[in-house]
Amino acid sequence: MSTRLATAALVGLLLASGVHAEDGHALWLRYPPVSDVALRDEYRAAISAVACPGENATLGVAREELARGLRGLLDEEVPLVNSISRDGVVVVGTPQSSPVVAALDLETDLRKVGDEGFLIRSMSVAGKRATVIAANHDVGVLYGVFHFLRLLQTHRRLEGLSLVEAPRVQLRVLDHWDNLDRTVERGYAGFSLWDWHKLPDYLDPRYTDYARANASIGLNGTVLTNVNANATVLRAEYLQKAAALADVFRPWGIRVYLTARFSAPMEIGGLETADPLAPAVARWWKDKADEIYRHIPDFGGFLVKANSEGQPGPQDYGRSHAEGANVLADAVAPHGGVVMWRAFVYSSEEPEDRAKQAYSEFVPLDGSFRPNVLIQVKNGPIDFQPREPFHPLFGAMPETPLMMEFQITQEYLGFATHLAFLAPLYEEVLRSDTYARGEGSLVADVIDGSLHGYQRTGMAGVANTGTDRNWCGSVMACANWFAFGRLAWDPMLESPAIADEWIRMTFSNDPGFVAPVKTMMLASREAVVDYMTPLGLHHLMARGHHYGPGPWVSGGPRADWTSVYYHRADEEGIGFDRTTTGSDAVSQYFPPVRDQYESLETVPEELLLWFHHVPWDHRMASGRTLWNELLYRYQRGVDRVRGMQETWRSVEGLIDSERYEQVKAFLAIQEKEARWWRDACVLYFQTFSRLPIPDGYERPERTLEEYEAITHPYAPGI
Ligand code: BDP
Repeated sequence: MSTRLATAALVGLLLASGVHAEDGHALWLRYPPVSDVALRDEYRAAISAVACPGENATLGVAREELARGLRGLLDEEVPLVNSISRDGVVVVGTPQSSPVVAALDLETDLRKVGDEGFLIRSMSVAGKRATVIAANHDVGVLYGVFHFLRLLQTHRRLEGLSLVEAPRVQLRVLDHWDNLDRTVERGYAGFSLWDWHKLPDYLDPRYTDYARANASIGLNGTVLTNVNANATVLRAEYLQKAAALADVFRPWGIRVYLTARFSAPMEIGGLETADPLAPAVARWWKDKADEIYRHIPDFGGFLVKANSEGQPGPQDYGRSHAEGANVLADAVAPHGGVVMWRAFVYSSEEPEDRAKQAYSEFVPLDGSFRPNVLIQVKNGPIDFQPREPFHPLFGAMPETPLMMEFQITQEYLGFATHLAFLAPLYEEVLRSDTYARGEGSLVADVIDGSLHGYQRTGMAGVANTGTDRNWCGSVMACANWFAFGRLAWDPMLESPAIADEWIRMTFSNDPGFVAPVKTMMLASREAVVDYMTPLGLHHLMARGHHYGPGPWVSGGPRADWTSVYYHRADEEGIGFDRTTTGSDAVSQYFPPVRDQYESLETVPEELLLWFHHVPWDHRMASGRTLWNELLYRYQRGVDRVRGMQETWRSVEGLIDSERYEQVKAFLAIQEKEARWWRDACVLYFQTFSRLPIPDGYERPERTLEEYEAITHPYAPGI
């Protein structure tokens, strides 16, 4: 065979097998031809045409998406039709946009789907077999189209479809910690997607790709700017830029929000105070809100970090968080906007256990916020650690809507190079039982509003996106963006199901690939917990950039920014005593959770050192002493990463080599850094326990002094 023929044959083979060059940019929206030919033929028979009339932007993108998806998956053009004169038409629309949908008897089901939901049903239309994707509003149609395509992407059968879907949470938003200079706080995927300098005149096509990806998983909002806010974004010229982004996002059902710097009335408004009770300040926020809505008629509202980590806030004037939030809420209320006010606060003077401060601050304010305020609460009481108990505020503010804040970017879970699939973390929190109203009062029930009858509900994820070609700094990290979106839509989805969808849509439906990779992903977060912070340890990372271990971190401006404050290791033992005889953080939980955490007998081992200071020779369930258990877990974490490497090697050749090689290389980094974490922590804690590393464990490669001397002046994300 000539070289040219051989190359042509190879290319043909590659195309036929669906294996082609990939850089991850297409995310989970690749739409390759369905590889199972029999199934593809079945799909072709079931889908002969699309009937999706209607002339507005959202219906336009829904129609285009459906055509694009079907063209790819079915590997043929599917015609658009106006009438149902054959079998296999996909009928798409609302009763307003589609006369066919209007003529069908769908009222009962459409009543269930609300403003953003949809139904998908196999049914007979005008005597022909059809699939109907119907909704009350255009955005529901768009979500229905993405759902339908997902069924095909994951190779589901199409007969007898009868789905009724509606999001259980209203505000499903990404929080971008993006600065106006395009750096991203805790971002590990390059620079900010928002090119403020070229906006509003140049609209990077990526803005559309971004909105499309978000819409595909049901997200409907984006906070463009960092919680450590810059008042400049509220200036007129920046509002024009934000408005240009909002225009791009609107067809995809995505609203824009901005962070509001509390001192903005002084910084850009020329006032002498930002006191929320000063009439001039209230006036300023009202005028500013009116101005914003002139630029962005469907502006979502403000996200605010106040009196936290040096940010200005109402307490600077002796006012409460409620008085601060309400002045902003009043400004946006006439336009239908909301204020997402963060509960991530801890005082600079307070000697109180930091884990307790948000609860102490906010519970007394329950009921004093305006109806358009949501309090945004991090999943745990400290700060996005690999494992934390759920935040005690969940369930404790029945009169005030609380929204969830998860972190998608892996600030504390190895940045972009560590594989840590976070759906199990999110799921663990959402399914935790607060017992606020007796057994079965799940965090998910607080978040979706059902427990306390909240009128407003929300879930925010701190984004991991950036200018990297693959969006998230790593192909695998995009699974966390996907998982967040799916859980914001339905907080009771299960991690295995989410992983299954993502793997099939992102890589392959080959069972030989899906099964092992799913197992690997589902165990990955627990591996990170093991090699970083086992048994309830937390906040052991290096100072400032948070990259790598730093259990020795002490001193500096404040105790609760050190590691020693949290692990409290001494010659007797290790752990933070948060029992009733310690900091009493346990009492912020409802019984019986409080009692479970209080007792050394009943506290889950995963949270042991979060709540207790435990002697080194304490007997664990395994029969090991605490010291030996700690070593066992650190070693297990490293071994688990090695297991992940083995799994990944076993799937070589089943996907494109580009993405395969990236994941392989990143797993090697993860293995190296898992050893680094293990060795640094074990050697450091050994200076307190003075106990030997038993036989059978790997010896640390370097000395403690060497680990302590490691610096990373240019670690990303700060
Ligand atoms: C911490 C981050 C810091 C954020 C802060 C926050 O290290 O960069 O500003 O959370 O959520 O985890 O406000």
